[in-house]
Amino acid sequence: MDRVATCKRTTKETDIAVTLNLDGTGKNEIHTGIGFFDHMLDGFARHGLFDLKVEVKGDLFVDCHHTVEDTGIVLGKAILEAVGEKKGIKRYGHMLLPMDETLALCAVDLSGRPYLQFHADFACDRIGDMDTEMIREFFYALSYSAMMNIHLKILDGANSHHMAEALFKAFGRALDMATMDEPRLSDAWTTKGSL
Ligand SMILES: [Mn+2]
Repeated sequence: MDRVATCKRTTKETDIAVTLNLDGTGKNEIHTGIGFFDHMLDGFARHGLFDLKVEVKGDLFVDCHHTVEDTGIVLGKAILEAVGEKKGIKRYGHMLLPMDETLALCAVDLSGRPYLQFHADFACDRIGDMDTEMIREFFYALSYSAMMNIHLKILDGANSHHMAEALFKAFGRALDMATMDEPRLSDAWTTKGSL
């Protein structure tokens, strides 16, 4: 079965279309209007081996807030839809990702229960046209709309670009692991019967 989802969302603040294929190769077309955010989503897609299309028209004349947060909402929805009933998949995923001086940890659970734990102290308030405080907001929005548990932590780091990029790549790797087939299972991996 195809694990592909297309999700759209239009408000007065943003107009967003996301197509996600969990069984891709990392190829992506991403246009959010924020260069650094595009770079982050590219890292997520490439390292998760997800095919990803993201088209966003956001109110960047205000600031980057709505654009980044709402993209998290729509990408999360696409993840939730693409994983479907979560039968025969690993469910949990994790990654310890080094990037020069930075070491980022990500652990995820496709639990059906939204939760975000996020620890990263960025040295800069902005990277390019993206406010660093929006990185947490992105993952918070995504954790809710994907109904998944996400732990992200910078264990070591100094450069804000490295820290942000390591978080997005680690998330891609961890989500790839969580969505991988587990051929020994035909149902969802839980004692509850469903996730
Ligand atoms: Mn980079």
